[in-house]
Parts: sequence; structure tokens; C-alpha cells
Amino acid sequence: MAWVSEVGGGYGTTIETTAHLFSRKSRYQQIDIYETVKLGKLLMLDGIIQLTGFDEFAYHEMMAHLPCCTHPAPEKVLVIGGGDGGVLRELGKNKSLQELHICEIDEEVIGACRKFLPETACGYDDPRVRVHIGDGSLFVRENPASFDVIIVDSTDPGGPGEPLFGEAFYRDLKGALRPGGVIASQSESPFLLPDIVLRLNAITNKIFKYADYAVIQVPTYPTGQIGMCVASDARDVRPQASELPPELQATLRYYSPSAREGAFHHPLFVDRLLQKARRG
Ligand code: SPM
Repeated sequence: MAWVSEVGGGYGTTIETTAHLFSRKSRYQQIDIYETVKLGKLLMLDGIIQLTGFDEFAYHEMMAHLPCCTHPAPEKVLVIGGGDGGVLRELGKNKSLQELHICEIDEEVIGACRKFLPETACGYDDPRVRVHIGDGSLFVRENPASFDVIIVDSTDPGGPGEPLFGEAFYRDLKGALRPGGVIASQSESPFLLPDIVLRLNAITNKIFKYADYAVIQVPTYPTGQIGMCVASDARDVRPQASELPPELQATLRYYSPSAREGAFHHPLFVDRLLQKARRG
């Protein structure tokens, strides 16, 4: 038995493991996959918890279905990052989507997850999936007016995901949307990283006509939650624009119209942070 930790900001999250299934330094980052005592499989990149089998459904359902339900009729979706395949798995449940593109910089993350996390990486088996290996920030610049929904499933800033936290990238994201398009991006925890939450919300409010911030409960992320920016030039992003088919909704454990509504309601300190972001 061994305990592994994500540490930072003066404290840490520690998980008890039973086996170290995969460990490799790729060209971009350190990739580790563990079997744990209580939380199923654990994926870490550069020592940062990306998912556990225990609660990955919460993050992946919200990141996939919330933006797709913000668009009235999405057909073509792009995931940037998300090499573990969890967002793809959720998108694959939506049969009205026609093309599921993913641009992941680190091919070795995909290979490791397909081998050791098949419950999550099964998303790659969908025939609508097209995999692009490369830098997501370049991919969106090179593919203008191409997608109805773009989902940025990044790790934390500081590693290979660093370009995905800047204003230039968000301008390119907007440029890669088709008319009516919607973006959603991993936007950190307001308890843990309020400066990043402020920065990302200031960017989305500046660039898009409509922008908001939703929080997802994910117990194994430090502070137990993570946020997502949602933005569009076409419509307010809080209301649900399209329904999931009942047979899809029945497969879910987190996303629902009421969970969506609740995710946009915040405690005071977060509301104040978002007001500050709106002022720029
Ligand atoms: N598909 C799952 C990938 C998850 N990406 C987000 C992980 C970031 C978690 N960081 C939380 C902040 C503390 N380091």
C-alpha cells in the first residue's frame, strides 16, 4: 500500500493506492495511473489529479452535456485536451452529434488511458471520433468557423496546458465556432485558485456577448469542486436550450436540468469574484 498526494497552495490531497499501474515521462509530462483502495483508478499528470473512477462522472457529464444542451442543435463538437476520453465517452451518448473531434497534445496519455482506463477511454471507440494529435491552441487557430461546441478539458496552468489559459486562445476559440456556437472550459476552483477563476471569467466576459461560470462537485479534486466557464455570442448560457433524449438522461448520474441550474448559483464570495470579472 502507498499513499500518493497532489500538493500545492499549502496543503494536499492524499489517496491510498494498491498498485502503480503505469508510470512514464512523456515528451510533455509525467503520466501516472494507480489502482486505489477506495476510489477506483486514479490518473495523475505531473502530480495533478485528473480523475478517479469514484467521481469522474460528475466532471465529464457536466463538461460534455452542459454546453451541448446550451446549443439548440449541436452537430460538430471539438474537445481540446481530454486525452483520457471521459468527455468523449459522454458526448458519444448523444446520438444527434455527428462529428466528435479531439485535439490532444500528448499521444502517450491516450495510449495509457486506452490500456489502463478503458472505462473512461471507451469514448475513443465511437466511429464519429476523429483524433488530432497536436497543440489545441494552434488547432483552433487553423480551423475557423468549424464547430458548434468546443470543450476545453485541460489540466492546470503551468504544464503543456499553459497556452489554454490566455486571452489569445479564447479569441481563437471564438473564431473556431460556427454561428450560434458555445464554448465550455475547465476553469478551476474558486476556493483554491480565485485568481485564475477571475482571469478566465474576465476573458470570457470581454470576448463573448454571454458568459457565465458553473461549479461542479468533484470530491477528489482539491477543495472538492471545479469550475467551468461557459460562453457564447448567440444566447444566454444559463438556460437549457435543448433537452437530452430521455434514454440518454437515464444513463446519467450528475447532469440534469436542476443540477445545471444549481451549478450557476454561487456563494457570495464567488458572486463578488464574478462581478469583478464582469467589470474587467
Ligand atoms: N478529463 C479529466 C481531466 C481533468 N482536467 C482537469 C483537472 C484539473 C484539476 N486541477 C484542480 C486544481 C488543483 N490542482
